[in-house]
Amino acid sequence: MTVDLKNIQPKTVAVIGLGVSGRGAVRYFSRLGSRVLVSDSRAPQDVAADELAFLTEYGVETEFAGHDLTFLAQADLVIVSPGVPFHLPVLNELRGRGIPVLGELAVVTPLITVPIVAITGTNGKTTVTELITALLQTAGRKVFVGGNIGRSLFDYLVDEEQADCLVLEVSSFQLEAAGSFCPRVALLLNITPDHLDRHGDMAGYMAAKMQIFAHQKDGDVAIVSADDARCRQLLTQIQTADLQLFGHGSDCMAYVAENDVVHIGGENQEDYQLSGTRLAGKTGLLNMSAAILAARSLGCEPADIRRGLAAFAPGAHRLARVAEVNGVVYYDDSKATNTGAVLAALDNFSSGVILIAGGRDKGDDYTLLQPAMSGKVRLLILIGEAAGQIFAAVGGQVETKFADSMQQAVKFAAELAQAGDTVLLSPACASFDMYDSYAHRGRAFQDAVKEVAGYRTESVLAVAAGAK
Ligand code: UMA
Repeated sequence: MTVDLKNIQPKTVAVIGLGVSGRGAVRYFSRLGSRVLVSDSRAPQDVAADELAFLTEYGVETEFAGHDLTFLAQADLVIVSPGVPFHLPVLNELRGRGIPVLGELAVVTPLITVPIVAITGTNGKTTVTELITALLQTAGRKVFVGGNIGRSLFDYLVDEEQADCLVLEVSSFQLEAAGSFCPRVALLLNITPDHLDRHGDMAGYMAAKMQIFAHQKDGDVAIVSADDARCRQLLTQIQTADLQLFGHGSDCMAYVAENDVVHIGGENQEDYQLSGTRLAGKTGLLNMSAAILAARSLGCEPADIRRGLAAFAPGAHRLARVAEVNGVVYYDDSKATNTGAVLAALDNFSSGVILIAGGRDKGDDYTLLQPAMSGKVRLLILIGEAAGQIFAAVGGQVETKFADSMQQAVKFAAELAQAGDTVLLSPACASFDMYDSYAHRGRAFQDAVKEVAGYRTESVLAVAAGAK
């Protein structure tokens, strides 16, 4: 059974997973007049009252505590949420019966007529998504921002928003289920190990990421990091789109030159300066380079881009400077949930780092941290479920302490830090063993820092901008 995605009108649709994406799908297909089934692995008692009210409002038929083949096989289309493994045996059974199993990118994007910019990569996706959005808005464009960043794409259709452009952060989970998704501008920022528990190995993870380019056509643009070895290795797979590289190197269309980014794609060479922006160091320059290429390929003028860069404030918990206490600077990088993100954070410091890491393991290889820690990290403080694994991988290399809580970790750091040191929360792990989210973990860190500062406002120079 195939679906005409331009004229999609399933009689019965099954939505697997009642989260942000699933609720968007329920709203969309209910409006189309489809019969909607929802299947969620949670036990009925774990479904909140407002979710039950939502299901009643839309007249949805439900099953909880698992995904039953007979229930799902009533559908002529199955919509799968990003967090649901794409190759669950029941989904393979449904495919075997000819029932299409698709994610929201596959279903919604064929109906979109305005340009789509899609951003993927292991780290920096959210910042670059927000940065591109800011640049386009400064140039007067009306932008819908969605995807992995928190809004379902179905919302765009249901709420009848009329944007000039869609800017979508897309995860490997979403790309796996993206069908013939074809963004006008696609960005791949970097690839380091992440989500290996879901994709099995690096080859599986990289294959999912490359789906962002798989259906691009002549005239579409592929923006890729020239600095990242894995991205470079994949360049030959980009066949049709106009390939534009960013980073350090003579083959880059946007290249980093000390504290500037130089764009050589237009009629004249254009310079964009890091100073005067709130983007930090090497990471900021690379994010700027990628975003400038995207904005220029959508026709934004250099003057608008400069204004957009100057006004941009990066989100909370991404290498956010929290405070300086007795000459020690504290950074909240709670968003760093894999080793690649920690490596990028460490790249901004030369020595005297006290690193707080740990949390829930996602199958990462922590030995990758060793070279970057050497000579730079003088104390490692480990928290959470993965503390033992991280210690086994890198503990022998550096003095290590174990802490039972964030409060204790920050207290150890404050006791052992010397003026000039940096205390960096950059966990390399998910937060869910101790917190609801990385933001919750970041707030716990910030609270603990305020506590060690004794609430002496004169010693707290700057609380992270935008931190909630
Ligand atoms: N569920 C099942 N069966 C399963 C697994 C989960 O029924 O086998 C159910 C859960 O019980 C829950 C629902 O599915 O009720 C949750 O679905 P979901 O995990 O897909 O969550 P959503 O709320 O729909 O959010 C998803 C993305 N989540 C994931 O990729 C895990 C959100 O990205 C995204 O913002 C949202 O769609 C809108 O597009 C979050 C994320 O953590 C931020 N992404 C990962 C990351 O950034 O590392 C990829």
